[in-house]
Amino acid sequence: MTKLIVIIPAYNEAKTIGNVIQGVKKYTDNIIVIDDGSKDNTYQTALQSGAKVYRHQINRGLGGALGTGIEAALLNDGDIIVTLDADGQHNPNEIPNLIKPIIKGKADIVIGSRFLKNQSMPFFRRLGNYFFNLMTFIFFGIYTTDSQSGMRAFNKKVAQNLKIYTNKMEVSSEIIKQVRANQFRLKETHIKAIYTPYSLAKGQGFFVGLKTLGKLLILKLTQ
Ligand SMILES: Nc1nc2c(ncn2[C@@H]2O[C@H](COP(=O)(O)OP(=O)(O)OP(=O)(O)O)[C@@H](O)[C@H]2O)c(=O)[nH]1
Ligand SMILES: [Mg+2]
Repeated sequence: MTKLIVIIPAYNEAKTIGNVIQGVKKYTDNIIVIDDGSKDNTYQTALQSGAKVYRHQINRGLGGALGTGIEAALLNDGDIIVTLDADGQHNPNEIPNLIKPIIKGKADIVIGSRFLKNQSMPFFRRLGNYFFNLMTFIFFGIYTTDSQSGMRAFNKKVAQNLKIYTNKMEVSSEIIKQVRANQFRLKETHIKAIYTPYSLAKGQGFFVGLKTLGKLLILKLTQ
């Protein structure tokens, strides 16, 4: 039996994490939440909702949380690993479609892309995402329509070989960098982006973008 594990990095997402876990339960009971040093009730809520929860004592950022999550998924013997956000921006009902290319043996890693079909997205987010697609391509040589997507699926081989060195938002491009280095087979499937007032207020802005760009430049120059 193929074991599907869903990992959910979460930082101060007590309001939404319960719902996200409920949604994922339709597809697997193997749900791992990485509480990234939250100051709210993320940890308790995730536990009560039935997830296995790993907790960082300090806030490390998305890259740190994903690194812990992948390690945990391997320890828990996952065959297919899905990552999705805790803020409710991803629809768990898209998991089956996302993992299909992996189950069929056609891809090692699948990115859930918000840009394969037209859908509404605030203009500056669209622009920011396009910019990072371009930068990821220029730095690391792979063009994807959604380099910054938090919804992905990959197989055990990818989980075993991914080496995440970055701690923050630059991790999404770092993963794509490693797709090339390891020659993983990459595919994209369409996903919807759910923008609620909550996720928009919590989401990333211009300065995080600038910092992320700086980190990517360092990653490019140092490896
Ligand atoms: N902001 C932030 N998110 C974290 C951190 N650690 C883990 N996360 C989780 O990472 C996921 C993505 O975070 P978001 O801040 O929504 O970033 P994003 O979805 O890439 O950006 P937006 O499109 O602006 O929402 C969420 O599930 C967060 O809870 C952290 O240190 N900061
Ligand atoms: Mg978000």
